[in-house]
Amino acid sequence: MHNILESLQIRSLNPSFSTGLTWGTTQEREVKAIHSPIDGKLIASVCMASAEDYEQVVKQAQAAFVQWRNVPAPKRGEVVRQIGQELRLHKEMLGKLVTMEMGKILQEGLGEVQEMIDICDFAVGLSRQLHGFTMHSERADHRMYEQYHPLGIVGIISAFNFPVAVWSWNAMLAAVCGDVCIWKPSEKTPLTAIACQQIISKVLKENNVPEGVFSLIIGDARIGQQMAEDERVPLISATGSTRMGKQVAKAVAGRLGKSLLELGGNNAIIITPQANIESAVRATVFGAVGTCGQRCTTTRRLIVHADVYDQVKERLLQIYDRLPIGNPLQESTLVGPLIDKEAVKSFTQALEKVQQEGGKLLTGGNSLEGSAYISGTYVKPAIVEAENHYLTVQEETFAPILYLIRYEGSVENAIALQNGVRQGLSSAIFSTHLQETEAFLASSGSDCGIANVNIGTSGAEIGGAFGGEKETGGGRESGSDAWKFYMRRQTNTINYGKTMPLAQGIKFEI
Ligand code: UN1
Repeated sequence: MHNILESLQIRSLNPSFSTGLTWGTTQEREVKAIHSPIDGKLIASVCMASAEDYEQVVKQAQAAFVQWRNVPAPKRGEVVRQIGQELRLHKEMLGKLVTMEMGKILQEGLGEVQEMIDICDFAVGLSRQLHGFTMHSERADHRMYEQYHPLGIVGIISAFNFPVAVWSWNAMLAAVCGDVCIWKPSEKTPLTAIACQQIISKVLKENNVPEGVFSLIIGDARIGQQMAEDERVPLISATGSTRMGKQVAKAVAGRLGKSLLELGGNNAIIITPQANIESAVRATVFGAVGTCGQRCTTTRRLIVHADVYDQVKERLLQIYDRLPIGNPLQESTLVGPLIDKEAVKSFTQALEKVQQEGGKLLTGGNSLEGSAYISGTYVKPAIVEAENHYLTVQEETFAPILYLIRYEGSVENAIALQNGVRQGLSSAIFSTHLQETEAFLASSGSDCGIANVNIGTSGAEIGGAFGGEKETGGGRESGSDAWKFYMRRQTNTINYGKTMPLAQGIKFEI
């Protein structure tokens, strides 16, 4: 581990911010130690940025924007292409660092870096496709069209569970759009962020990218709040809890800025009697215990028809019984640790609460002890028979708890349960019956931002727009036309005639 950090030359720097090539630190340093959830050992310490640091970063970003917005978009895309190449070269190392700092299994750490590479490729293509519409004017000798211009500084607040991928979704789109970004990673996972910044700095240097196009600031909620309130930052893209999102949204709305929120999910899979049960179970297990239940898209509720309920339950219990839980760096492990002891506490508290409400714990729920689990952050994923209306089931607990919910009758009953929560991120149905799957996808079907058929709720590809409705915040990141939110749209009407007619046929003779 130390080798990785040393090879990135970050241990000696102890930075609290970077504006691209330059790293800085505060005068009065607040040092934060970062321990690995794998074994509780200290990995490295970082310095938390001060309000003055933030000011310096914003000023540099403002200056950079003035230059960067004039660089042709395909040239900006070329820089992003090279960033993608660097990430390819560092995939193993960065994936491993994600695992060490965050605790997800190595396959998922590597998968996360792959998402970064994929979004770079996507953004490169996009850099030649920042298209607007042309319209026909109602006036003779007039032309109308729209263009998309860069917006300015994009503040990116990312969460610990995807410590680098979510930044890249935002930053790479922002970069080709001509924006500059300031990234505040989760204070739980600053090392992977520092590593990324180091990796991309080589490309920035080689291409003379102005200092301040890609900035990083290591800080806690105070820096997030400062950024949210800052009118020099037209767009804040924040990923995290609904509680955090509401705070950010309020601050940004208070100054009429734009916010792109990707908040809590309470994702369900519906299994109908027409489902391929084996596929459904596989998807459920990956969705429920993958990343130890710490994805926004984690499967939290399983809504199963009474006819196949016992079969599904039995199969799940068999699999949960032999889940390999342990060191996420080991290839055989499928479930790593939770991020910290606080998360273990939320896990056990939610389980206590749901049982008080009438839920029946079928398996798991305990934290694991012994030499292999020395950090105290390993838990046995739980399955609980529950009802959708329980308060605990209505909440997102960021841990591997799967609520088994039985439904009877038609698929509409299952859809009503699936929609019957405040969150609206991801959803899925397993069925081979066209009428059921189409009912799920219809306007009266799933109310989520993501609705899948015969695949699970987690593990979305970067090509689609990612995000959800209701308390999930409404934002869309990553693929499709999510880029439009990172630009300002301008409608242009041009008169190439010799007279100046008014729209709507208005006569205004002077
Ligand atoms: C998140 O949990 O914040 O769809 C992002 C997925 C991943 C991204 C999750 N591609 O599960």
